[in-house]
Amino acid sequence: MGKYKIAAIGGDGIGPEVVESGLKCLDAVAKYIGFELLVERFPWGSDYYRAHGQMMPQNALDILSGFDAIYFGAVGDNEIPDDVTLWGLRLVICQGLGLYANVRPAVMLPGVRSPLREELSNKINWVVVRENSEGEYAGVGGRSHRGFAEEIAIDASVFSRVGVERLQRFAFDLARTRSEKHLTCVTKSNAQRFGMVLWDEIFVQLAQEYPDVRTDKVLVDAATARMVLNPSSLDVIVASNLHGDILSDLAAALVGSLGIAASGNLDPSGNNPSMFEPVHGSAPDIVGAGIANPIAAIWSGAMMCAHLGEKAASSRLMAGLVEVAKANEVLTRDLGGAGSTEDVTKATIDALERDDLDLEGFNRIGS
Ligand code: GGG
Repeated sequence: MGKYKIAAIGGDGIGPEVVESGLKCLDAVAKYIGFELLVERFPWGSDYYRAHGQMMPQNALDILSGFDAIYFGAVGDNEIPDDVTLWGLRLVICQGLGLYANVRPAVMLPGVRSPLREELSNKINWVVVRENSEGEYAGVGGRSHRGFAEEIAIDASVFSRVGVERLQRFAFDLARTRSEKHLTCVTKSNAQRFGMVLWDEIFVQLAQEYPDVRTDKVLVDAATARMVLNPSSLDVIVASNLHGDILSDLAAALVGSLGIAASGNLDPSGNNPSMFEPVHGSAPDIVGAGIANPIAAIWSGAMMCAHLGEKAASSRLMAGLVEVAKANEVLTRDLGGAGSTEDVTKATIDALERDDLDLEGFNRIGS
């Protein structure tokens, strides 16, 4: 029987609520399939910061290195500045553990309504591959003359050949596994003449190694319009840290809600534990109300199972989510329903424990 050590970090706001929901579903599917998840919870985040002056302990990365995967909730607090919380937790983990590939699928679930017309939304089946270790989030820059009229602030984007190439290669490898085998490189290389041009050049070079993958390039502004107006013209999208973040939020909105957008922060070398988390943030406005949508966290748990090699568990979790979405009886407020976090959790567990569950339920819509 497989045994996996999971570090669970609920983090801030609704993070702990959706992580607990996801852990219940993961526990149920592990029992059903027959493997064990040894979960250790870490109380890191903004409350930890209030008590200790840092978002997580100094040796947090050493601690996390001993796990097979990290299951994360959200970061962000009403009192502590966002740059302090984000850099103190999520970004330190991603950069410190080399989780350079942020994979964010966007697929329409049956029963969920998109703001787009159905004939367009039905075509959405994308994966955004976001660079997760450098670029606009490199953390290079500074401020001087604080408070004076001549104050300046600089954020420098850093693009390295190593960083761009490894991420794009990951995206090509992913695109190759999908039925469309289509990879779109998104940049802003008309305005940003150095780093983004390097992105474009590396993309053209790598494309020669992947003759089976259809490629194209588009500027980020045009990409947003294309996602809305011509969704079927996209499959896998590879983009820088900032662009990937923005595009995947748009993708999430187009498939119905940020509450269903899942992600994996991967170290493709396997040397470090990868981290799985909903794309959404801490949503302080609904903390404790019991109405946070746990689908993104459960979906991220399914991605974690696949990453750990438990493919049957991953398919079962996803098939369970498809059933819950299709039934449209307990969906949460962000999806137009009146269900609670607990309702969705329970319905997902009931579905995934069914012996007659349609296991191809998700594969038919999302590959
Ligand atoms: N679960 C994702 C999360 O908590 N995100 C918070 C956030 O503000 N992220 C910004 C970013 O990663 O770019």
